[in-house]
Amino acid sequence: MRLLEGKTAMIFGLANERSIAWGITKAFHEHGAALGISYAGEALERRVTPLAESVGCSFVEPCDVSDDAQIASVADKAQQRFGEVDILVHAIGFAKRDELSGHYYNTSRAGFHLAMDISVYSFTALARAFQPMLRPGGALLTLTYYGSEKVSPNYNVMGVAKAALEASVRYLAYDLGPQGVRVNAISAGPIRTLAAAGVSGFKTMYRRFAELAPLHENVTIEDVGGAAVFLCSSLAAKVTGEVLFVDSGYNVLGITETVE
Ligand code: NAD
Ligand code: 0WE
Repeated sequence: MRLLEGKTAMIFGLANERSIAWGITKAFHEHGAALGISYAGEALERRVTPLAESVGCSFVEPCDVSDDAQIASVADKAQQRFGEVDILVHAIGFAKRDELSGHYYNTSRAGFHLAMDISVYSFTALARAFQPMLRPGGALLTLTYYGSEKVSPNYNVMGVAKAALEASVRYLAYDLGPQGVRVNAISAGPIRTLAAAGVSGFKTMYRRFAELAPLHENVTIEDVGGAAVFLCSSLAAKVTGEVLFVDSGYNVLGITETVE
C-alpha cells in the first residue's frame, strides 16, 4: 500500500545517510511521494546530492534556516517546480557544543538565542514561507526529544528549545487547521546521528535506553520514517497538534529501577 502517492514532500535537515531526515526520505519515497530536499550549506552538497539521486529527487537546494532570504528563495523555487506542496518535514536542531554539557544555568544569552533560532523559530518561518502553497490534506512534521518534558542531563538549552518547538506545533496546528493542514511532531528516542556524535555520555545513555525501554530496542531512522509516513498520510487525517513518541516506550517509565 503506497500511502503518499501523488503527494509532494519537502524535507529539511538531511546531512548524511544516518540523518533522521534520510530515514523519512526513504520511507516517503517507498510510499510514492515526489521529493524536494534542502540542506544547510555548501559543505553538505557533495553528501546530499547522491542520496537525493538515489530516491529520484532532482530538487536539491541549500537553505541555511537562520537566513530569511534563503528560506524565501527555497520556497520560491519549490513553488516554481511543484506549484503546490503537501508535506514539509523539519528535521533540524542546533546548539553550540559547549552549551550541551555542564550546568544549564551557564547557558549564554547568545547560545540561548542561537538554539532557539535554529531549532525552534525555523519551523515557524518555514511554515509561513510555505503556507501559501500548502494543499488541503497536507501536513507539517518536526522532530523533538523527551528532554523537552523531563531533564535529560547535558541536553540543557536544547531541552528548553524542544519545549518551545512542541508549543509551536500546537499553535501552528491551530493556525493551519482551517486550511486543512495538520502539524505534528515525532519524539524520537536516541539515535546515533551526526547531531548525537561526540555528545558527552551519549554512548552510555544509548545503551541504557535499550536496557530500560519496554521494547528493549534502540530506535532506528527507519522506525521514525514509518511513523512519519503515518502522520503525513490520510491515515492520520484527524491527528494534529500532537507529539507522537517513537521511543520503544521509554517515556511511559516512571521509575527506571528494575526489579531483580
Ligand atoms: P543530523 O545531524 O543528521 O540532522 C540535523 C540537521 O540539522 C543537519 O542536516 C544539519 O545540517 C541541520 N542544520 C543545522 N543547522 C542548520 C541551519 N542553520 N540551517 C539548515 N539546517 C541546519 O541529526 P538528526 O539526529 O537526524 O537530527 C534531526 C532532528 O532530530 C533534530 O531536530 C534533532 O534534534 C532531532 N532528534 C534527534 C534525536 C537523536 O537522538 N539523534 C532524537 C530525537 C530528536
Ligand atoms: O536533539 C538532539 C541533538 C541536539 C544537538 C546536538 C549537537 C551536537 C553537536 C544540537 N546541537 C549540537 N551541536 C553540536 O555541535 N538529540 C536528541 C540527540 C542528543 O543530543 C544530546 C543528547 C541527545 C539524546 C545532547 C546532550 C545529551 C543528550
